[in-house]
Amino acid sequence: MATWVIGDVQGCWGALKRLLGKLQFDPEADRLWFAGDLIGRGVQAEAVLDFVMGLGDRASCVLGNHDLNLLAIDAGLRRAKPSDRLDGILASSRRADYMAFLSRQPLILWSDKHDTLVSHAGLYPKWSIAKASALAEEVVCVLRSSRRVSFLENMYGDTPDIWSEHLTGWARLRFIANAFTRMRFVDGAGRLDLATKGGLDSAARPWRPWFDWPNPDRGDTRVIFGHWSTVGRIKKNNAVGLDSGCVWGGELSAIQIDRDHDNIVAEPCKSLTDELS
Ligand SMILES: [Mn+2]
Repeated sequence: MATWVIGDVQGCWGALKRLLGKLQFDPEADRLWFAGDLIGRGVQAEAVLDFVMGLGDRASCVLGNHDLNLLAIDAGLRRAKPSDRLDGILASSRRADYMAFLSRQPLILWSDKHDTLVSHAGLYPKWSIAKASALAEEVVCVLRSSRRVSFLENMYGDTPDIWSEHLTGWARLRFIANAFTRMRFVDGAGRLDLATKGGLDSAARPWRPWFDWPNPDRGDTRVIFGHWSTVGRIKKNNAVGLDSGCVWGGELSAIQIDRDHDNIVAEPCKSLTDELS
């Protein structure tokens, strides 16, 4: 049995199929973990969701910003941008099933055995694994409750930009959701820069990628994340970035976490128009 973590698929069903072939994925024995953004911009979003949902408990997925965006659009709180290519999902007879599936997904996945945490954007450097797990659960509980739409309505915004134990209400949940799904650059105090989206050198001091700050409470835990396609696939400070820009014609990447040695496999992606042909 193998457990693979797969980077941002973003509706690229053809690339996912080819990658699974390369991994010799056995749906009877293997497990798939997805690092979030299953959909968004790619041309075959329904096929990706149908496949992942069809795997049942053999697949797990953390929520990414695109997944949360779809939930907010479904709730009538935001308009879909044409570039998000979500029309098919929104017009589908399975729309309610897709939304029910997404709103049940967690913000983090954790393997004790492999000392590995997966979240879409990474691990905020001021949080231990236990703290991150507890805070992720706060958001997940609200997403699964009757307060879901209110949360989605209050989820957008770049403030507060720094964590405090004293945060309460929507501000607290907004920070937690931003840290797990949108974080890239952080300063030494723990402030998030949610505006800069370029590569590693696109932000000057005091900003650094979140994984470049020491986190004494993290121990040896490996953190696997997606979201940062302008950085691409990266391994640094026991963090593994898997968003190698599949939807931009880059690659779709996967790492097998139940192996002692590094085992990253990548599949080249086609342009969006070629993907459909
Ligand atoms: Mn993302």
